[in-house]
Amino acid sequence: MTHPQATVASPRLRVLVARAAFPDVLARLKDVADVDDTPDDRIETPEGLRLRMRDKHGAFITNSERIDTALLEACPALRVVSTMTVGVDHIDLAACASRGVIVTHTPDVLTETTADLGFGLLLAAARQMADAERYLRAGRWNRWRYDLFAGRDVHGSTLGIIGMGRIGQAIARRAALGFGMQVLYHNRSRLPDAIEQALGAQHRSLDALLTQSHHVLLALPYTPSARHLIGAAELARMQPGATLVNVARGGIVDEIALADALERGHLGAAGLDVFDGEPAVNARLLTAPRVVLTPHIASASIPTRRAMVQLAVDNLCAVLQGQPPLTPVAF
Ligand code: 8YV
Repeated sequence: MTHPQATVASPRLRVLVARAAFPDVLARLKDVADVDDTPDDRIETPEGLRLRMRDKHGAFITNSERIDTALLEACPALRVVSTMTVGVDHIDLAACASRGVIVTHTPDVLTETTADLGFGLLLAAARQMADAERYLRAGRWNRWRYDLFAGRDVHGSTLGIIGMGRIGQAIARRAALGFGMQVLYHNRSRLPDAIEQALGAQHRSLDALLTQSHHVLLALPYTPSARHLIGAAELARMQPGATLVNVARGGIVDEIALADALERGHLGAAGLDVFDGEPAVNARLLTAPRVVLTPHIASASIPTRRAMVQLAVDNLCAVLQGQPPLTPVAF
């Protein structure tokens, strides 16, 4: 009698896809792992996330999923966290590093799309487009007036960019080359001379940037030291009538101080794509004058969002197949 050869199937890898994303782009994950996906796009509570992640080897997340020590301790098999974001403030990088969990993100593919929206918010805010549109829709436009929604010029003015990484530089190019603006910037490290010269960008201290710019735009990573970097004192240093644009993270700005500065009339306008505690938006900002608000859509074009998902999937597959990640987060 012959005995069938006993075979031991190698255990399948398991991946959590924590939010809904383009199903055709996510499909590749099924080649390398069993996928626990979230087609209804529900957002888990921390406890729900822990339950779904505890037996997983990899996770596809967005910035609605917080990766902290408590979660990591519950996930002993976890090898890789792949976030479909460039910002990584929702991830405890040190805790991941100490457990050997690789973190990947999606830089570069969203740079130009995010810069487009940042520049669009600058134009919309400085020229009061949102207030003007609401006024027209409300049927209040009954005659021309010399100062009706007369805002600030963008072309030829001075733009101060705080955070001169990829997105800051892409906005600087639009400002300098497209709108003839003078570009000032503040960054942890100065750019190489060649890049400064190509952009005509000049480095400034935070204080000098605030006092010398007609418009200030935030494009810096959200680290603990960046919390409320722009508070009442910094807003007071900005020029009367200046514009503030934020495409970074809401917590960088003290939103109450910002609402005060807009209501007092010191600040000319604000354009905000990000909010502290979003998707909740501080009620003061909802009623403040001359402010344009968008729901964190800076990277939201279809080609860019597809590219972000693709890169996040490629990173997951690479690590799970024992290859180096394409875009790891540098610790
Ligand atoms: C994301 C972003 O769309 O990449 C980032 O850091 O803020 C946006 O591009 C958003 O975080 C959703 O995950």
